[in-house]
Amino acid sequence: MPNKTINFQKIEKKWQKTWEEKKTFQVSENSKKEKFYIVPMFPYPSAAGLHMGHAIMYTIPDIYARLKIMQGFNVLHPIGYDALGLPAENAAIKNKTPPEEYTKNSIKNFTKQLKSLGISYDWSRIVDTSKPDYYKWDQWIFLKMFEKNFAYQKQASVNWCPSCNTVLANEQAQTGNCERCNSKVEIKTLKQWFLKITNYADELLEKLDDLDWPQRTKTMQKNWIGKSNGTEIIFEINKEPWKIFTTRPDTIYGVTFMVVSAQHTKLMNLITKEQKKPVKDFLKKVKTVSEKDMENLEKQGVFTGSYAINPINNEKIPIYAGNFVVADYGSGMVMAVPSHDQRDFEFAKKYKIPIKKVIDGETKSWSAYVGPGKLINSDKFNGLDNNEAKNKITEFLKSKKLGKKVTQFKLRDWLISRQRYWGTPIPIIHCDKCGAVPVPEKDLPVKLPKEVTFGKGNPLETNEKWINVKCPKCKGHAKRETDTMDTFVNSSWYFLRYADPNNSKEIFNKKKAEYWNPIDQYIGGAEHACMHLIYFRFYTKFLRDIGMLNFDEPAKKLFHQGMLHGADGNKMSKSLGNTVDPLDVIKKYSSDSLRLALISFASPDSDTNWEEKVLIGGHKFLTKVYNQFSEIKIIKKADEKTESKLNKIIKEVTNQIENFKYNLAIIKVRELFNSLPKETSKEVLQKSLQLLHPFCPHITEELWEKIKGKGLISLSNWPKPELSKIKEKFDQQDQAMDKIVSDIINITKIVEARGEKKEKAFVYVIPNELSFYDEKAISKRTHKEVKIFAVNNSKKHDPNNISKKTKPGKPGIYLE
Ligand code: ANZ
Ligand code: ZN
Repeated sequence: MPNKTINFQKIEKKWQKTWEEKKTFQVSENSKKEKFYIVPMFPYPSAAGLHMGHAIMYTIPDIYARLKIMQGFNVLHPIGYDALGLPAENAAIKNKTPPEEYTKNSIKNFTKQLKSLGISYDWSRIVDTSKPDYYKWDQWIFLKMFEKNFAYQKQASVNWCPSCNTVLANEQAQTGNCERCNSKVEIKTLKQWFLKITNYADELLEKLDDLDWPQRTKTMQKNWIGKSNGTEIIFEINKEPWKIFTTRPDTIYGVTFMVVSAQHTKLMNLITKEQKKPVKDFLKKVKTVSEKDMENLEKQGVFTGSYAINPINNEKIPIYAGNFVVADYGSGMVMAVPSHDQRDFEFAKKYKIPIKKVIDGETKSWSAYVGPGKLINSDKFNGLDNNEAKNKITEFLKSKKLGKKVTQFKLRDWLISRQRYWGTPIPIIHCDKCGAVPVPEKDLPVKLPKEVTFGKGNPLETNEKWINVKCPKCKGHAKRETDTMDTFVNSSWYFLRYADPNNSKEIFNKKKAEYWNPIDQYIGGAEHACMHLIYFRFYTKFLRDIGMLNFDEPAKKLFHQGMLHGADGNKMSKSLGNTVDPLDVIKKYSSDSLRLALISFASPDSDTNWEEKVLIGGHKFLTKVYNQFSEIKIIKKADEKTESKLNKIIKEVTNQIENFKYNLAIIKVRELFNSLPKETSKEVLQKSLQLLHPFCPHITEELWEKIKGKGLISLSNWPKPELSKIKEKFDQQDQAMDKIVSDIINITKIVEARGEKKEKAFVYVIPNELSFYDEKAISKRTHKEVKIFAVNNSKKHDPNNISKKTKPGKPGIYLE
């Protein structure tokens, strides 16, 4: 067989150029076709460029998009850059180039690399969040939020990294050390900007039910929002009312102490003179930890000197400051019931506080009883079932105006302030007279100044000229806000901007945004479950409520791609030496081979390891397909068997791509090409190429041209299965063939293990199965001379009388 070396790189360049010049994937909203909007989460452009994670992340949506285009949808498949953020700033400081320059170069490089993957983007819609004409609209949304009291400032204790000089999100400080630089995280109180995402807590929770998203992600969001129904009870402390949130009002007679959060803003009001010193000492040594870790933490506390009055029986209850109470959940203080709550139990044991049982139930001596039971030691509520008692006690307290039913959410308002440079400036001017004054809309964008000094805290504070401005209201002397926004702000609405990326008059044209949105298929990593994927839902709802959008949710369907690890099963990393560079693979093999490998390892939603032999196998397959097409003879009509197989596979593959079962689809497509006869119809060849096209767009475009297909295969019509052409009998034949081949190979192995050499195989089949078997094909696959006989053939060669044992579906085999 001639095996010409094929210049894949040349072919791929040719088609990438053609698609670009013909603007093949540019779309507009003026189309008669039904729209389909597919969005991959946009990348952070770093100087390191495209890595294998990106290659898989962007190939998966491309395959989907290409199917949808061919199915006749008006497909918008855009890309952009999430280009603001700390890494660019840190890299810029290190390399002494401004973040802007660093980002520009990274984007240029990244774009070139993405193009080499042959992805079907509408390149005319690039969104770059670091451009003032993008972040202007971040600021515009902020002003709308400010106007509606959705953006506000408050003192908050924050996780502070002294080395990065910035506030960290809880997620970035989970271990108590900074996620980036590993320095010990400190707690600091600062005036910070927040967005009122909690206004949507209920809707964010309820609408989850309508979303076709992975269940795991929905559950994570549900827990993140953390709706909890309970009772608010008023305790009197130093003659003042304190609201306490509890989900267990039934245990109120068992309260033996209270615990206020060590980070509570009003903690100092509770400390008596005598306790000042021990409390101070305690606060110095308590570790700063995120809420998630609180549960596993050793419970620690100190007596404040103050007491609370239990409203149900007027008992005097000591108040402790403790490290296991969250400052901004409920009221930041808990009524502790050591007999029925494990945390409280451990605390009481440690500090020798009395434990009073109020629910009847057996427990091991070393833990709290958390199960159901009847109330005891609870005065007039004794004997009640504890669940019933929850209501009864709440009602009783309500009648005395000392309590009521409430709902609490774990979800907090979104802290967006960052004391860094490379983010969207918050469009606020602080005036001594007028307070926080919004920058007038006509003055947007507030651009990042170029003249700043890096390395000494917030760079924006180093440009006096930029900071000192006139107050928009009183024209007096005022100062700009120097905080910038969390970059998750930028990614909360970029998918809307794709619909109208160059609009300089408004954030987007409402009609255009509503034409493309909501997203039909969103694709990205599961690690975004609780931040980005909640924030973009919040932004959508806010924009809806100010009349900009007519839908509730940004994305109907969500798919999380799996992670690709190195061949050794570890995360690909330079230090482990297990990285594979997609650009090297493209240079050495081809982009199509890389794409084929990426989807062949495993199902796109599962984690998998790189396998060189899969890449090589795929590359061989593509080489074979190319050569196959130069040899195949085109005839008018294909044989029935080929037609049957083709149509069956069209049906299967369509379904498998639609359900992200690419790994299964490609097995079928390869099977199809392997079974193509030497002579077949143009239609069969075209349809086969079409099935391969979403996976390997370049080579299929080239072969499509070779067999004189009309136009571009990229824009051709996806084949529909002709069900009448699917014949089960051919399937049976296929299976019979596969079986006989593997049987002959297995028997050969056994025989050869005994040191015998066999060149010929004789196969005996029952007469009506004779047509299932193809002597030549079996011969080729087993590398033997093969003869097939019907058992009733009197001329058969059968020295061992093996044909006697032949049964339907079970041919006899004799080797010689
Ligand atoms: C008394 C009690 C007795 C409680 C008992 C539990 C068991 P969820 O479901 O998470 O909402 N709590 C209230 N505010 C808190 C805060 N700021 N930080 C830490 N814990 C806080 O949990 C509500 C329960 O968590 C509340 O009910 C309260 O303890 C505690 F046998 O009150 B409970
Ligand atoms: Zn003023």
